[in-house]
Amino acid sequence: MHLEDVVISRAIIETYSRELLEALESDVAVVGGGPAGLVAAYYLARAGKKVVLFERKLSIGGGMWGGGMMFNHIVVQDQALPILQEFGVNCRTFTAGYYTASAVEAVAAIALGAVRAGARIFNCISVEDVMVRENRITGLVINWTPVEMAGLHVDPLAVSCSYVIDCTGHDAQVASVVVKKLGPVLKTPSGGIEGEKPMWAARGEDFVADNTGEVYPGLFVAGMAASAVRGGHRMGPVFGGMLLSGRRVAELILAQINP
Ligand code: 48H
Repeated sequence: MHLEDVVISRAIIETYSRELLEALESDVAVVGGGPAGLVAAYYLARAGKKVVLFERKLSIGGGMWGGGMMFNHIVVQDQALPILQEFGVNCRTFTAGYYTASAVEAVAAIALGAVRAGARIFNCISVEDVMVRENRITGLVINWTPVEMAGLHVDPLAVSCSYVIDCTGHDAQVASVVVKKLGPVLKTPSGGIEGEKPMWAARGEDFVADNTGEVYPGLFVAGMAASAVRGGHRMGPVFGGMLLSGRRVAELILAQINP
């Protein structure tokens, strides 16, 4: 078969442009494609919501690929095991209550689950700001990551959504920009970013599950961003809390949509 180079280009440009146009208005925009963001996108898309996920890097998966110190296995505890199993990830019992899984298999399976559920993932796009109307987050301001990396002065574009989930990990980038632009308006003790505490896996895992939620009208935090915003301990390479937080934030948003 004779392949036309320009037809290949047109196929990519037209398909991508159509999807980006469709992403201009969504029910939920997830910022960050680490484990928490991918799991949240999966459960929301599975419930029939229009979900877009913006990931700054070329690859999704966030901090999960590297397991602990690049030993690319993750540990999960009992409560989170059903989530990994729902994605078909092969989990092995290490000792009572501790299970291991390949970090590579886990990222690949969760990402595939999210995409097949209907979430649209845009990689290489960074969220740099939010849209606010009458004290509610109503959308995101996005730009190509290479623009940001090269320090080019290129103005961004805006997308609207009913809910934003900050799943940007340790830096809690969306919540941080809200505090920078609007002051200490978050539902936290100080109104600002409380900051992550030192390693304590047991405390950190409980905290992240309990503190996943809405921090400003229309803005939810999940995963490590929830720990950073609300002041929880870090937990190292146990990933159950991230998975449970992703599922929890989806449940909270669905409950707001259908009270
Ligand atoms: C678009 C962005 C932006 C932006 C960042 O770090 P992550 O893996 O986050 P979680 O919360 O899903 O998982 C945290 C886990 O990986 C971890 O770090 C743990 C458990 N640490 C414990 C410890 O003790 O250290 O993923 C966040 C994603 C990344 O892929 C970023 O590239 C992306 O968000 N991101 N995407 N716009 N402004 N900022």
